[in-house]
Amino acid sequence: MATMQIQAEPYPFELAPESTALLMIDMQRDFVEPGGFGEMLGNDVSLLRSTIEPCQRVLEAARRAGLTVIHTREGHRPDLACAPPAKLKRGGLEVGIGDKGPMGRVLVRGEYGHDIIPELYPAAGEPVVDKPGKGAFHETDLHLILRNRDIRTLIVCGVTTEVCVHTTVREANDRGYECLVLSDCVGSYFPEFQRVALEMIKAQGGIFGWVTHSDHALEVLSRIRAPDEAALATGAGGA
Ligand code: TIU
Repeated sequence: MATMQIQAEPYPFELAPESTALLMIDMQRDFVEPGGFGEMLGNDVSLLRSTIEPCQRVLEAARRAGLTVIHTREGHRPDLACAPPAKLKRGGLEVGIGDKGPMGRVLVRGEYGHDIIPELYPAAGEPVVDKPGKGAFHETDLHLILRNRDIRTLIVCGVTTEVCVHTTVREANDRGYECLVLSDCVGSYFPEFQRVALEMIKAQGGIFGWVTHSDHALEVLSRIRAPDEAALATGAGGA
């Protein structure tokens, strides 16, 4: 399997395209648009919106390169049976998880606010993993999906850096995956948390991952030919 390298910290990130997935974490209206869960927690959602454009570029490049693309959404069943009581209670919010907000019931599957923003909407065939927690592996079939596709490395985008991105990257690391987090494609409501969260990932020799700017990933992704294209070029993919 031919490998490629993306310039990253603390050292270059090695990947083989066929065993690499792009993981888009929780780019949902509830986190990045006004009127959702993020705002109900007292946050300024505009801080997250700077991730949308770089995420669009990476998503397009990953699709062109033929990488597996997987999206996640944090949220709960309409009957809230998968929402831990502690999570429902947390924050003592006037309008909280399951309650009616401007974009429908907050963090409830099937509601307008729970869905992924149109700019980054999943394409047909791209798995969407609904997760009840912060980590994308907790009580989901993500690990099974990745193993079935022989995925071993993850390029990670999404929100928020110190919450769902961190939790997911830590879970992935413990399961043997190598994660590259794109610094401009992950966002936090708190600039200080953004900075420190990225530092934590790559500290101690890459204690649970690598960090780089999307420009470095895009440069490498642009050199990957999707399997269909490669087959056509060698004449192996004829009708
Ligand atoms: N509040 C916050 O920063 N994040 C979350 O609740 N979920 C995710 O990070 N997706």
